[in-house]
Amino acid sequence: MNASEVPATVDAVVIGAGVSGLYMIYSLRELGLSTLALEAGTDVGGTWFWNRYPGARCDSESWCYAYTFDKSLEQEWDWSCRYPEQPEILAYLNHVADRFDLRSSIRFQTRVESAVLDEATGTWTVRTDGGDEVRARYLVTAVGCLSAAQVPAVDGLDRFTGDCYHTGSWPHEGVDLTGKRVAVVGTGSSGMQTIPVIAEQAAQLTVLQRTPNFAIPARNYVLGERRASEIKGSIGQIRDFTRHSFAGFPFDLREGNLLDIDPDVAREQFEEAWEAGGFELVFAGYGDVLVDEKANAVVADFVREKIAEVVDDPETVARLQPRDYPIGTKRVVLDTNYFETYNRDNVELVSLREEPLHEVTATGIRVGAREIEVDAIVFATGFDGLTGALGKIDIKGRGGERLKEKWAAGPRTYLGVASAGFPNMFMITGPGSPSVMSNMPVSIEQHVEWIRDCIGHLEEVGAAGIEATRTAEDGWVEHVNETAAATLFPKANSWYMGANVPGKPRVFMPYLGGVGPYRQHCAEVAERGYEGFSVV
Ligand code: NA7
Repeated sequence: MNASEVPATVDAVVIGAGVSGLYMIYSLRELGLSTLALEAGTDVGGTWFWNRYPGARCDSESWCYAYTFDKSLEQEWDWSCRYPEQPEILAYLNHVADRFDLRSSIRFQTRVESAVLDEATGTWTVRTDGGDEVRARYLVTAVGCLSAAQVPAVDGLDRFTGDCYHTGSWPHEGVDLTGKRVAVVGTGSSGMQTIPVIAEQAAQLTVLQRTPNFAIPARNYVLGERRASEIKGSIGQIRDFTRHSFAGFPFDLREGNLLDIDPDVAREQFEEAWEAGGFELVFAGYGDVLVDEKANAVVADFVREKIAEVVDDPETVARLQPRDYPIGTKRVVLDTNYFETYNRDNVELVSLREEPLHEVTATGIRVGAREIEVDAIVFATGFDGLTGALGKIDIKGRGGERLKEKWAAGPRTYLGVASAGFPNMFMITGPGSPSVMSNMPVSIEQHVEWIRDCIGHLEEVGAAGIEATRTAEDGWVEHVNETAAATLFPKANSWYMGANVPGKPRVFMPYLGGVGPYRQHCAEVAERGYEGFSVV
């Protein structure tokens, strides 16, 4: 069952029914508030509903990529492996929606077009693409950080007579690429996951790479009964650790600096981390790796060496070795047979730096001086991250100010959760929060719980509303910028910087202060009577 009608008034509207939206619905209901969630998809899941491309999988350990708010839920769900595939995560989210009867608060196939503040009443009027309107005291955006797909404006794309896909909106009925000539554009997380799988199906695969990416082996494994029960036995400790860690993972940075370590010892540690697989090589490395170029180069050299060990053809090795940004400053990918794939006879790597992409023709792609004939093009070209999905909604706050216009030179938030001039509007994993720099569910739970407690407080004291002050917001934006500037992150043309979207301002959007310290800071803000907010 789902919410079949849009009521005229509810206490709270949640936009989106992915990992964030589902927990927000649950939490608002806990407060006894009437809640309506509006979801564009036909079912729950958000990212995991849309990203169904072959090889789609999570780069966080399954047992940490899960809700922790309900202890029996933690115990009853059995993950099959270390890094679960998309269908398994979607099944989990469906299980959560069923178990807590969340669908009854969700209206599916409903896209929010606008949300307008009525200053006189302090309420939000939310309008959908079906023409329905609902008023609510509280508006919570749970729209996802990577949900506005980016397809590059390549000349001639409309002339192409073959099939065209974007990894982030993959057809639900599946796609059979068996025996086809396929081009994949993009070698970020999605590209690196899908390329090895498509290579096994396609007759010929051409990978069009703009920037080579660093990847570390995932070394996925099936969780046997023993390992699964060990994890369940220590889930409480794991949960506490991730919440207070730097990036929401079950491991943390090492003490000390890499450049102070004996190079042989460091090498041994890298080899161990490489063999173990996962993010530990970078995110459980030494603190100086992400702030000092010399330390960073040591790790980057190690990964470049590993690429050279795996790939047979020296020219392909040279194309695959990232050289123009520090490791870790673009999202490091966990791969399964990615580099090995280039040893296959049916796979060709094209560097768009050597052979620029000119246009798509009716039957292929013209790069450099040649045309490559293909039956299908897969765009693994990413998303308008962090602000893209919010920007698609016409959000108007105090004095009719549009959020999009307010953010024209870069997003401005207080704690990544609120923006001055937009009272009673809360963002889950908004820009200025550590969300995308972390294991998402850990950040999502923290945000949802903070918002729940804040709304609970407003209800308890009978306040009409809450709004971030401009002073607090200015201070936070400055702090976010300064924190990023002290690291190597701004050196990469990443989607964290808005660099993948033509015309988007180059501003480092996520907060790099760490999940644990951020949690602590948000808690202190609340303890000090919602410092930096005006509660009226
Ligand atoms: P990403 O990580 O943004 O990767 C997109 C890829 O597409 C990347 O290799 C881009 O190269 C490439 N790209 C983007 N635009 C173009 C154009 N116009 N021409 C050629 N190549 C292009 O998106 P993903 O979906 O892989 O992953 C998104 C996040 O999901 C990821 O960070 C994880 O958090 C999970 P570029 O590097 O920009 O030169």
